[in-house]
Amino acid sequence: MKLIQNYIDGRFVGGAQEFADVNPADGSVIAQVTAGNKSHVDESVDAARRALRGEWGGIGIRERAARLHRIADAIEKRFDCFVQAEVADTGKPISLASKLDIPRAAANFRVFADLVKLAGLESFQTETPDGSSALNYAIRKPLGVIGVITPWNLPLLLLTWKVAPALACGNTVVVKPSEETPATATLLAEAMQDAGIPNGVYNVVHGFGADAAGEFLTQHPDVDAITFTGESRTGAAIMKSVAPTVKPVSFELGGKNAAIVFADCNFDEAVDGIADAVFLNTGQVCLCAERVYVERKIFPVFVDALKRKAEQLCAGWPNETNTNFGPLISAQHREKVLAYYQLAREEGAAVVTGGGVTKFGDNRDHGFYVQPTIYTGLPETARCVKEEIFGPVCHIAPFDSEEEAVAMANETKHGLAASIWTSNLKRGHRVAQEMKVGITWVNCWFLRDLRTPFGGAGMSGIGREGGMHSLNFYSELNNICIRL
Ligand code: NAD
Ligand code: 6OH
Repeated sequence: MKLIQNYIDGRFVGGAQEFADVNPADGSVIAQVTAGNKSHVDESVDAARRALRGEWGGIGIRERAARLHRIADAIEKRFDCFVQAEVADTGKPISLASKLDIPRAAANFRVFADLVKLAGLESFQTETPDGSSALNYAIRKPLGVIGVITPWNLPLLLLTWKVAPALACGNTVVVKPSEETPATATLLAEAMQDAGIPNGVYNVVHGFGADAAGEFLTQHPDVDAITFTGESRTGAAIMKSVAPTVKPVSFELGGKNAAIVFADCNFDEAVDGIADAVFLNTGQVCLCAERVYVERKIFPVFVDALKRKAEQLCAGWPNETNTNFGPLISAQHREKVLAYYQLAREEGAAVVTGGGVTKFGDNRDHGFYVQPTIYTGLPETARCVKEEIFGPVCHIAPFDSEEEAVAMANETKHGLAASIWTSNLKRGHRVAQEMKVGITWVNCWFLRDLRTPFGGAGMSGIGREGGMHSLNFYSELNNICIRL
C-alpha cells in the first residue's frame, strides 16, 4: 500500500500513526497517510524558522522568482502524476483536474513570481511642523513562518494559491492539507526539490484539525501567521486558537452564493453558466451558486432548461473522459448533503430533479455519488436557503423586481460571490455594485484573473488575497521615516 508521508526539512518522514486515504468514487483505500503529531509540527516549524535564516533568507527577489517559475516547470513536468493523484483523492473528473486544478497550481507560482519582481512600494514626501521635510518609504520583508491550512475541494489549487505568494515574499511555510486529500501536497514536495527550493522552506504535516496537526500549527508560538481556507465554523475555531499569540489571519471561508437571472439575459449562456455554477466539482466549490433567483417572466422555462442540464450530466468513473460529474468527497459529507435533501422536502420544497443517490450496479455504489438536485418552492427563511450545503444542489426562486432580487440575494450572513445574468450592462453594473460580497461576476462565473482581490464579506472571510493583496498579507511592511 502506498504511504503518503510528512515532508519536514527536506525529508519524507513517517510516524507511528497512520490514517486511510479513500477514493470517493468507490470507497477503496488508495494509500495510508502519516498522521502528523505535535513533534512533527514542532520539527516543521523549527525547520521553517532555520530556513529563514539560511540560504533562502539570502536569496534576492529575482532568484526567488526564478525558483518559483522552476516549481511551476516541475509541476508541468509531472502533470499527469498530479492529475492522477488529485483525481484519485477527490473523485473529480479527469477533465476538470486537467483543465482547472493542476494548470492553476502552476499558474499560481508563475503569477506571483512575476508580480513580486514588479511590485512597487509606497513612498511619501512629508512636510514637518517646523517647515522642513521628511521622506517616508516602506520596505517589504518576509513575515516569517506561515501556517497554511487548506480544504479538500480544490486541494492543490488552493494550497498553491497561498504557498506561491508566501514563498514569493521570502517566507517559509508549514502546510496542513486536508486529511481527505493529502496526495498532491506531498507530490509538490518533489517539485520543490526539483526546483532547488532549500530544505525547510516547504514543509507538509498531514493529519486532522481540532486537537491534532491543524490546531497544533495554529497554536504554535513560533508560527507568524495563519492562512486558512475552509468552513466558516473552522475559521471561528482558528481565530480563538491564534488569539493568545496574536497572529495575523487570512481566511477564505464558506458561501451561500446567489445568482440573479434577468429576463433579458442571453438565455442559453445563462443556463450553461448557472449549470456550471451549481454543479461544477459536484457543487463543491466555495463560489458555487446554491440560490438562484430568476425573473418571473422566464422562471418556468429557466427551471425546465436547468433541469435538462442537470439530467444530462454524466456521472461516472472520474478517469473516463466523458464523465463530468463525480462523487462527493466522503461518506460523511454525503450524509450531510443527503440530510439537506431530506430537510428540503420537510421544509416543503418541490423537487424539480434529483434528491437521491445515484446507483450504478458496480463498485461505484460504494462511492459517494448523489444526484444533481434542483428545488423550488421554499421560503427564503428555510434552512436549505440559508445554510451552505456544499453539494450539487440549488434552490430556484422567482422575483418580480430588481430591488426584490437584490434584497433576497443579500439576505445572508455569508458574502463570498454572486453572479448576475443580464444583457443590460447598465443594470449589470448597478446590481453588481449592490452585492454584499467579495466577488461579483456579470454574465460569467469563476472567471479568474489572479491579480484581482479575492475573498469574502461577512462570514465568508477575513481579508483579501490575490495580486498585491497576497503580497501585502505575506509581507511585513516596515515604514522608514527620514527627516531631511
Ligand atoms: P474544513 O474547515 O472542515 O477543513 C479545512 C481544513 O481545516 C482541513 O485541513 C482541516 O483539517 C482543518 N481544520 C479543521 N478544524 C481545524 C481546527 N480546529 N484547527 C486547525 N485546522 C482545522 O473545510 P473543508 O470541509 O475541508 O472544506 C469545505 C469548506 O471550505 C466549505 O465550507 C467551503 O465553502 C470552504 N471553502 C472556502 C473557499 C474560499 O475560498 N472561500 C474555498 C474552498 C472551500
Ligand atoms: C473555492 O472553493 C474556490 C476558491 C478559488 C480560489 O481561491 C481561486 O483563487 O480561484
